[in-house]
Amino acid sequence: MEEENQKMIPYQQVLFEEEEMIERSKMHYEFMNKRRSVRAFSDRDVPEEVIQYIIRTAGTAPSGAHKQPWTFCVIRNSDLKHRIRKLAEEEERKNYSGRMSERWLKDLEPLGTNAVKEFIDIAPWIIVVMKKSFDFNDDQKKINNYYVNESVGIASGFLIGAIHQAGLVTLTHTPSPMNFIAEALDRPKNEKPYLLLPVGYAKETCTVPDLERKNLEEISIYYM
Ligand code: IYR
Repeated sequence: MEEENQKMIPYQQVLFEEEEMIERSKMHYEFMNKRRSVRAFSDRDVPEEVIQYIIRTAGTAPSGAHKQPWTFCVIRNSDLKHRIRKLAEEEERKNYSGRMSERWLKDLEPLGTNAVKEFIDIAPWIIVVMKKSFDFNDDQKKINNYYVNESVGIASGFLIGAIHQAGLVTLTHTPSPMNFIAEALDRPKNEKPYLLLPVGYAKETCTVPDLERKNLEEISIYYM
C-alpha cells in the first residue's frame, strides 16, 4: 500500500505580547501550584460532560508518530468500582506488608498512605488510563507504537491539569501489579493499565500533607 503524503495546513499560533505572556505564565504557575493529590473524596456527583472534556484534553497530548497510544476507561458503575477496589486492596496489602522495601515505606510515611483504597468506592468517577504498546491496522496486523510510556505520561499530565482546571481533584493511584484491572475491564491484550485516577470533589474535612515543592534553583540549571 502506498503511503500518501501528509496534508499540511497553516499553523495558527496563539500569540501574546511579552507582558501578557509573563502574566499568563505566572498565573498558570500559581494556579497549578494549588493542585494537590487528594486521598479523601466526597461522593458528590460530577457531570459526565466535565469528564468528557477532561478526556478530550488528555487526547490533545503529543504522542510518538501521532499514534495516540492510549485508552481512557471511565468507570461509573458502583459494583465494578467495588470489585476494582477489592482487587487493588488485595495487591496493595501484599505491597505494604512485604513487597515494598523498608525505605520505601518510610518515604511514604509522611503521606499517610496505606492499603485501604476507599476512594475507589466513593469518588463518582474513576478513570483508568491504559497504554497501548501496539495497535492493529485495518487488516488486523500488529503495528508498533513509539515512546508509549512518554506519550501516555504526557497525556496523563494533561488529564491531571484538566481535572484541576475544572475545580476537581484526583490522585494518581498505581496499584501494582495492575493487570487485574485490564481483566476486570475486559480490555484487549494490547492495552496495559498505566494509572488509576479517581475524579471528584475533595471531602470537606480533607487534609493534605504540609509539603514544600522544590524551588526553581533546585529543579533547573541554566546554560546562558
Ligand atoms: N501504590 C501504593 C503505594 C504508593 C507508592 C507511592 I511512590 C506513592 O507516592 C503513594 C503510594 C499505593 O497507591 O498505596
